Amino acid sequence: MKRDEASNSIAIKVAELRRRPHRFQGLASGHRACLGCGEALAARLVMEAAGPDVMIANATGCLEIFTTPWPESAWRVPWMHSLFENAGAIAAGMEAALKAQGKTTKVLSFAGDGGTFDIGFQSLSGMMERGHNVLYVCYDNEAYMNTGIQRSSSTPHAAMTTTSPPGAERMGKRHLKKDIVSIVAAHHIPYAATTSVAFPTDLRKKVRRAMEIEGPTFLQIHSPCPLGWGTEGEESIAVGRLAVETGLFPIIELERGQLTGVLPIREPKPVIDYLKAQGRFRHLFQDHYKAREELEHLQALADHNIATFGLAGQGVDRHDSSGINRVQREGVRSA
Ligand SMILES: Cc1ncc(C[n+]2csc(CCOP(=O)(O)OP(=O)(O)O)c2C)c(N)n1
Ligand code: SF4
Repeated sequence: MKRDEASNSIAIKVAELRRRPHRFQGLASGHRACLGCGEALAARLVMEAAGPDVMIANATGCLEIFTTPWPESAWRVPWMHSLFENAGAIAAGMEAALKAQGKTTKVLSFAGDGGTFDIGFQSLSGMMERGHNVLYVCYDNEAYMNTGIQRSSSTPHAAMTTTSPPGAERMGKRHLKKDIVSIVAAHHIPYAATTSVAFPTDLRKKVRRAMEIEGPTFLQIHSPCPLGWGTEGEESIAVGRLAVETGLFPIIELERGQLTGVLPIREPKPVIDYLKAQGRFRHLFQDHYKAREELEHLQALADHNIATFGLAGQGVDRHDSSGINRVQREGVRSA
């Protein structure tokens, strides 16, 4: 392409971008999240995709704390703080009240992994079983971050937290990460999916999909936390991508309990690429037989995910874990 033609085509693209309406920003900037917080970016993307006609029930946790330091709020939609344990129940009540008033505003429920996998699970389960029209979003940063990095049932096996320190007895967390999306899908809800803040196109697409469905829907968003994972703020997206590309965090969709979609991995990466990037796994890189055993164990878990969900991609797919990398504004993929 000649130089004049190239600059002409750029000018046309810029003019087109300017004509497009600004995306709705339901979560304003200026809140108090840490630098590079995956949860903050994930919530912003969810709000952009969900649009303005929503109400939120937000469980206690980092997202609630950093967005609403009294008397300020970063939310531009009706938003309610629930207890740690009852975001599902509060959302169910909001949905029932709106329905009684003949309103179609969609209710979203937000919680961290502690608020979802552990303490809020009962109210989430009840909300889904009763069939409320609620999109429940779990921002999964794999520990109770807001209160100082305690392990949750989402914390990966062998990760170090303040309540699963590595030592003579064990190499970090002894137990496995709970498979929450399968447990949720076992409620036979219309739609349950995993996604990652490192794959914004996939994330937005799944929010839009869930918004269109009448009934309970669930999204688990893998959300790196620099403070708890021992990474730099600017590494959040790269680390989040590695979780997916190694197979440790599979991106899947389940409809009425059946697996209906996966994000294929073009070239699975070794789990050590992901683990060595984070302080919470640094004890696995000492010269000790237990550390070597745990590395093998974690690789086996990733291989198991790849085999179970059929994640291994074939050839060069535009929509696999590498192709989806090339994202343009408005989620349009480049060729
Ligand atoms: C019943 C109850 N127990 C404990 C707490 C203290 N608490 C507040 S937030 C929090 C951790 C939240 O963890 P998570 O849900 O994973 O969200 P994150 O902060 O990691 O985003 C805890 C333990 C509480 N508010 N209520
Ligand atoms: S502690 Fe982690 S989840 Fe909480 S605001 Fe900081 S980066 Fe985000």
